[in-house]
Amino acid sequence: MHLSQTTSSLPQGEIEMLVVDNDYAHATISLFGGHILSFTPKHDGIQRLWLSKKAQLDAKHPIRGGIPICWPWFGPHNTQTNLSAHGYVRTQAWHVVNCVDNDDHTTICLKPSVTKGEGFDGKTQLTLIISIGRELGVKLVTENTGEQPFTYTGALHSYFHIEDISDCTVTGLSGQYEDKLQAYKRLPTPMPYAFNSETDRVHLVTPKELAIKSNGHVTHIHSVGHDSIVVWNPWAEKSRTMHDMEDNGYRKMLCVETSVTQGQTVLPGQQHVLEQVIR
Ligand code: TA6
Repeated sequence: MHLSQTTSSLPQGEIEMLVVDNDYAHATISLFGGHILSFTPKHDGIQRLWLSKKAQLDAKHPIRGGIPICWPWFGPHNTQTNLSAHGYVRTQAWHVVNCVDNDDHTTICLKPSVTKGEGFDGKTQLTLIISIGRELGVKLVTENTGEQPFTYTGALHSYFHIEDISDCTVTGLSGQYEDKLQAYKRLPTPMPYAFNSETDRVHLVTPKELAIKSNGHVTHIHSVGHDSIVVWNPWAEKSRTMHDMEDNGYRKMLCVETSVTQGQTVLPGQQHVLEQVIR
């Protein structure tokens, strides 16, 4: 099947963007952070990702929305409190390794300019493989090219677009979660899983399939290589303190993150793949 594909590189603010438009979907990707900003499959025309209207696209600050790549640590660094949350590749320049037009999707392979940084001394190759078709595939491949094992944490910190948080539920989670808002207290997963206040949870389970239901639409999330799922919504009060979030932005977004929060060891010559497929 032939794809009518245009993949172009456009500057927006200080950021170089890739725009992919094929028979199946439209997507934009920021080379700053290797960060997918939008994905709309053409069969239903529904945007799956949320991007803050106040996101800073200045190639300096992390971008609020889309799919930030958290690596080589998730959240605060475990020993060095001076280091930025969620690692350093979300604020790196990434480059395109290749871009291939396949039968039913476009594949784009990106790499960050630097994988070594303060707070992490693993010798690695990091590759992001993005597949844009009826569904969006995101694979983060961490390869150990050194002679020592290393352990990393990270996440595909996806911000999903929803119609209204008050009419939104998540299915597929069960068991216990750690509540980051209550000093990591372990609590049972709510059933049904709905939202009425700030939520910041690390679910210590590894479901392959999750769904977000909002106003009659369902977004499906397939995860591979994770040790947990993080669910986050800052709600009203916290949003007001965030300079890159509109006051009511929290109503339109929900983060469901395919994550490695407990630590993944990668042996020399081996690789670990963290993957999320969105449809
Ligand atoms: O994944 C949830 C979380 O770690 C929250 O604790 C919250 O602060 C969020 O990520 C956003 O982090 P950021 O550094 O992008 O502001």
